[in-house]
Amino acid sequence: MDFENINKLNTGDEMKSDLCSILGIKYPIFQGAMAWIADASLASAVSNAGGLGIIAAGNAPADVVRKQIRDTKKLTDKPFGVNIMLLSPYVDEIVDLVCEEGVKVITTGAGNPGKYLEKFKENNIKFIPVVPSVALARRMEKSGADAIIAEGMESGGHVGKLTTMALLPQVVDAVDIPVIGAGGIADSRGMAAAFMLGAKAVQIGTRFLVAKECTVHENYKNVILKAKDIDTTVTGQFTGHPVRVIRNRLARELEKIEKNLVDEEAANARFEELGKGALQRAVVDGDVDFGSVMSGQVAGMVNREQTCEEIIDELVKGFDKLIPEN
Ligand code: TUI
Repeated sequence: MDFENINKLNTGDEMKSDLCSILGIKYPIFQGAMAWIADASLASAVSNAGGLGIIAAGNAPADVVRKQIRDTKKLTDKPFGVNIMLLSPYVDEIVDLVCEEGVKVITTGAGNPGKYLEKFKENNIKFIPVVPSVALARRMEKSGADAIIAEGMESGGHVGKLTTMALLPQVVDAVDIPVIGAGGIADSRGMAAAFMLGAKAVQIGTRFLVAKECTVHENYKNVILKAKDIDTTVTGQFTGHPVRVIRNRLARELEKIEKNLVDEEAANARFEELGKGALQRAVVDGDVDFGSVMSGQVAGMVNREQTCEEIIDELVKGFDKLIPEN
């Protein structure tokens, strides 16, 4: 497979740079940054297999993330990234940390990273924000982003309002930097579709969640492996931070609160109470009833635990079959 050619095919514009060579990766496949889940083990395995592994800083303080970065450096000599979750109370220290540690690629999510951009540029970091809208994509390009991840609401975790099918081509049309498609992609068909919509790469989360190298609790993996197409739901629209999760007992409880919403303040307080530590409960303790089991809508087609190398190999070979002359 020659991804350089498909990049040219897609754009018809050789000025648009090849993302793989910019980032020094073999395949245009990013591993989604899943908070509490995407650690040194997963990120290094994806990078070693030719994709871009990404450590999720999530809500963790700098010392925890520093260890993950250092462990990843020991496990791979390939490029990897760190995702900064902008709702984290530790954002400022994580930004300092990634600069200190010489991390080459940063992605951000769950907010507008505008005020950190200059620092990333000063430190020669490739900066790739996740955006849920054309307006933010345009703003990020103007501020100097190197590429954009357009993430549709099929994805797991914190979601925007648009689907990948609608968002991705609109972002591609709006900016001149490479766009990575995310949300709802789990196999080579989804990957090929994203490329047809103008993406230069894809980001895949849920499928890597069940990878052998992923250290998430096995109960969590089993929920994803058994999930059907309609098993996810989005909770917390009214809080301004909607989150896609597997509909378990916690999610049903949250849905009930949302459905009977009268007192918004009280509902918010209850959401906070039930949601506190819920992701950790699912990921670390394996409480898949009252923990938050974040997952993309593709869980229904993620049915096998494979190594990251096997996953990437299958994606690449399948893509080659679908688009032979790329
Ligand atoms: O960030 C994600 N997905 C996440 S973060 C996360 S951790 C978490 N845990 C509990 C509650 C909330 C988060 C789990 N999953 N995806 C990237 C993403 N970014 N999706 C949507 C956005 C986004 C939304 C608004 C990006 C920018 C934005 O900007 C708003 C503004 O201020 O302009």
